Parts: sequence; C-alpha cells; structure tokens
Amino acid sequence: MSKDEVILLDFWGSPFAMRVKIALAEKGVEYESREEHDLLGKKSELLLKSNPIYKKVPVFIHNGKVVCESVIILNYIEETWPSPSLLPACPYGRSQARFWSDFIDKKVFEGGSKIWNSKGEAQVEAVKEFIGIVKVLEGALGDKDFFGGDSFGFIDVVAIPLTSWFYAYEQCGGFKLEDDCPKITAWMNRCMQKETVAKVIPDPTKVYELVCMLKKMFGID
Ligand code: GS8
Repeated sequence: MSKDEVILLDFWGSPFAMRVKIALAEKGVEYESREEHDLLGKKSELLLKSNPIYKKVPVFIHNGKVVCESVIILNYIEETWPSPSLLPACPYGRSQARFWSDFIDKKVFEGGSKIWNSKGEAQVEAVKEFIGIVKVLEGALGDKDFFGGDSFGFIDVVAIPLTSWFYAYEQCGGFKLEDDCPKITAWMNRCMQKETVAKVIPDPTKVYELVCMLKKMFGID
C-alpha cells in the first residue's frame, strides 16, 4: 500500500489544531503541517477551498479527502488508525467520552475567552463562571489519573490543548486556577509529562502574547 498523504492546515496557537496533532502523535501517523500564517487576516486559498463553511483551522486532508471540525477529525483518525485506541472499547464508555468532549467544546474555550475580552465587573463574573466550568470537569476527572481512567485517552486529547490558554486567562483575570482546581492542575502536569502532548503544547507565555495582540486588535484594554 502506498504511503498515506496526511496534511493538516494548522495554526500554532489553535487548541483545536493541537488536538489533531496530539491524536496523530499518539497513533504514530506522520503528517505535514501547513501553518496558516495569517489566520486572522488573509487565509490561504487551500483553507478557503477546503473549509468554505467555517473557514477555520484545523482542516485535515487525508489522501485528498477533507475533514473539518476538530472532534469530527479526531473521530475520523480513531476510525482510520484504530490502534492504539483513544476511545474505550465499550459503547457506554464511548458515549461518556463523547458527552464530555461535547461539554468541553461548548464551555471551556468560550468561557475562557469571556475572561480576556471583558473588563471590570463582567470580568469578575467571567472568572467565576470559568472556575465553575473547570470545577465541573474536575468532578468528571474525580480521583482518576486521566479522564478515561488509568491511561491518556479521547477526553484528555480534547481537553489538554485548551489548557495552553489558561495562563493567559489567569494573567488577564488576575486569578490562579490551582487555588480552586488543584486536581485539574495535577492532571495538566501529568498530561504534560507525555511526549506526544509536550511537543505540541506551545509555551503559555507565547499564547499570552497572542491574547494581548487579540485584545489590541479588538480594542479591549
Ligand atoms: C473551532 C475551530 C476554530 O475556532 C473546531 O475545529 O473544533 N469548532 C472548531 N479555529 C480558529 C482558530 S483557534 O481559535 C480559527 O480558525 N479562526 C479563524 C477565524 O475565526 O477566522
């Protein structure tokens, strides 16, 4: 069989693209990352052509076939390269992994964004709301090492990239997540010990610089 051609339309600061890179690293799949250097300005022709609906990264192109939306891409990767599996074997376990991925998708990034794009009382509220969201996640983690149990799996892949923005949220909102959510902080450190994660997650201070740039761009200051 000829070698698969795997291309990722990427942006270094996108937690959604990081998910795909971690899943591919876990599966040992080689790929070519094409950085969208000007994601917030002029997007590449390939991005516009491949994801005409949302015009966002990540876009996954496997032997010419295009898949969009990070969690849909993760499911595609899981089915295409089933080993090692990131999802549990049983249907119930899979349903739970999908439930929490959906919760994370709906709440965490948007909750964090409210912190950096607000001020004053609204920001205080946004910080409270964000801590509440992370506490719910902490409840789902319980005393386990990873969300699915003893080993790093699907929910971890979905969640860990979003934490690369947490330092920026803390700097903007003037709080320390560890004070309220020590278990999530310990889980973050545990995940970061994995090479597949550590090599993908950017330096949090670089993400903070990106957030400061976004604040300027949107006139929030
Ligand atoms: C979100 C992708 C996204 O927001 C997914 O893949 O899961 N639901 C999608 N991508 C951002 C970069 S990360 O903030 C993006 O491409 N933004 C460009 C734009 O909005 O124009």
